[in-house]
Amino acid sequence: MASSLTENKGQIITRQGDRLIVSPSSRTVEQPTTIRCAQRKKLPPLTVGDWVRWEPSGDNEGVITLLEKRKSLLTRPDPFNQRKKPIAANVDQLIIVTAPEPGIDLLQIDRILVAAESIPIPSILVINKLDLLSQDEKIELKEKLLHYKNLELPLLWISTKITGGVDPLQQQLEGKSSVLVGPSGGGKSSIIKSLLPDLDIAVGALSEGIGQGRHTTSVSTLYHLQNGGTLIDSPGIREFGIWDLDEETLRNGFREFGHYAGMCRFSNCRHLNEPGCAVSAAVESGELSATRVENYRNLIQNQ
Ligand SMILES: Nc1nc2c(ncn2[C@@H]2O[C@H](COP(=O)(O)OP(=O)(O)OP(=O)(O)O)[C@@H](O)[C@H]2O)c(=O)[nH]1
Ligand SMILES: [Mg+2]
Ligand SMILES: [Zn+2]
Repeated sequence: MASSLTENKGQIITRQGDRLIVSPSSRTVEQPTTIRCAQRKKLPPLTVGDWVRWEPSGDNEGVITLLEKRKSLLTRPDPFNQRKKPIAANVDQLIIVTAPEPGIDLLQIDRILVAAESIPIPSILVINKLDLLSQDEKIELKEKLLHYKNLELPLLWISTKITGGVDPLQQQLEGKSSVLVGPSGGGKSSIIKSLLPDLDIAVGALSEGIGQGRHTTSVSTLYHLQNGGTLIDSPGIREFGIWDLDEETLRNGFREFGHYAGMCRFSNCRHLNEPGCAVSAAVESGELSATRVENYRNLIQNQ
């Protein structure tokens, strides 16, 4: 086997230490379900969702020799390195998972939306743990999230603790490649568990450790869904990778500003507090969400 030079295709589904776990495209009875792979040094950092070619190097083992062109790439800052760290490749949509516990952070949501727009891929906003909300609390939260309606950002209310509670999300995932992102403890791994109840240890082990603010999931993992489509579970995020985006990308991330931007007195208006700013005027008249504009200014000034 080690002498075979046949190159195989496959998709990286997770990482174990310094090894990448590849799910081969052509699985046969003789071929194991996953291959533990090293990667050729000349290749860039690889990530979950990447399509690759690999060469067998031993039983269930191989070497990744080539990275197929990526359709999309989600990154985040690497605290140990000034470079961006890839966290998921080839996803069609981003599923932002947030919940009343540990709390819904609108600035964090806007940050993730900027990252999604910069890829660019569409997002869906999911409010999990619906079971924890009283009717009044739900109405109040709906009000707080009202401005996302104008952004054509689908809003789903789900619960992994209620029978059929994740159905609304399941429908949106069929046939697509999606990635779950959001704060630690929001319930990303629990969603995977609800969608794939028969899964073996992998998910159980991932989602057991509980505790707010603690990262339960430490590596991203790609799962194949029953009705077609794939879903990547990712570790919780505190900061999202927009730190190196230029102002223009940041502005483009607030797509509803586009309509007004051309109407500002200064063509290079940053929409902070310049005279004749059409974005500020649109906030005054209630056409633009004050929360969104405030979050935009916050992100511009704290880059
Ligand atoms: N009440 C309630 N609790 C939930 C729900 N979904 C998940 N939880 C709980 O929320 C906690 C965190 O869930 P996880 O699935 O580990 O969260 P996560 O987003 O994967 O967290 P990280 O891996 O750290 O990013 C666990 O105690 C879950 O049991 C829900 O719908 N309702
Ligand atoms: Mg998790
Ligand atoms: Zn302006």
